[in-house]
Amino acid sequence: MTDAIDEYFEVALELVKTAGNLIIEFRNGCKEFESKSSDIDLVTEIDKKVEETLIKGLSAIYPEHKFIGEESVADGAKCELTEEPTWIIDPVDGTLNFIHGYPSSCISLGLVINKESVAGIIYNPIVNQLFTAKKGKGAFLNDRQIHVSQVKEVRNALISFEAGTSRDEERQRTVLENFKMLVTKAQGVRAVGSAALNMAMVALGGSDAYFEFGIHAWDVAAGDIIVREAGGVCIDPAGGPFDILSRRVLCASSEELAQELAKMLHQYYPERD
Ligand code: LIP
Repeated sequence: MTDAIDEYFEVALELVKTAGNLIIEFRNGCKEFESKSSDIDLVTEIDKKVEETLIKGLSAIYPEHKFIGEESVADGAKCELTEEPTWIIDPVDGTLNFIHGYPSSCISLGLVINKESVAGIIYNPIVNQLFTAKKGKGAFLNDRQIHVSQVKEVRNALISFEAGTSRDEERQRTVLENFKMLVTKAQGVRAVGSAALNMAMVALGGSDAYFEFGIHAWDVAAGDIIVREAGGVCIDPAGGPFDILSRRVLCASSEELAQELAKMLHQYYPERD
């Protein structure tokens, strides 16, 4: 299986790099967009074209593989995860950034087999940052191996989180309560506007933890394996095991930090993917 994963990964990587050119063309912003589940959940033609490029390219070579793509699901496709090799795609993670020309958006592509992330690619073509990982082979930024930080306590941690793309009142209240709590308890807080890039920052050791309620499988499939291969952990924000379809994520540089943070967080349970 390892050899097969290597082969799938190389094919996917070439497609991701090609699709990245579509994003580069709009590095200064993409002013045409539509809204989806809320007035801040947005999609552009580029999101759709990137997803189409990846699905067409991969399914031409691997017709038996399955796909869960953000824009296909928005258009009515089923979000169904089986034991089969499944490519989980966020064509532009950080669409709001992409629209504004804020250079923190990326393609996030995860390969899940037997319901476990075994390979991940997070590519921000605008600043040429390519985060990759394959099961058992470490995590990389471009050609350099990366590792999570040594931070083990919330009081010493730089923690990222997001306000998200839903206007649900209970969820927004939870975001504000957690922000208020972390401003007093953590060393600092950050939000880069892309779930995948927040996870990549934990893998890089640039931040120490990231959590969010309301993300989808496509936001976290690649980040999960990249964080774990960099030596970090990915759990449910209440402290239990990570569930890719639960729409809840907490990743951190260590189990100690993850569990301390989980105990402090106000929880929110969105409807599952
Ligand atoms: C969004 C993320 C954002 C996060 C949202 C959503 P999209 O993805 O990038 O950081 O807060 O939950 O997942 O819509 O830009 O692909």
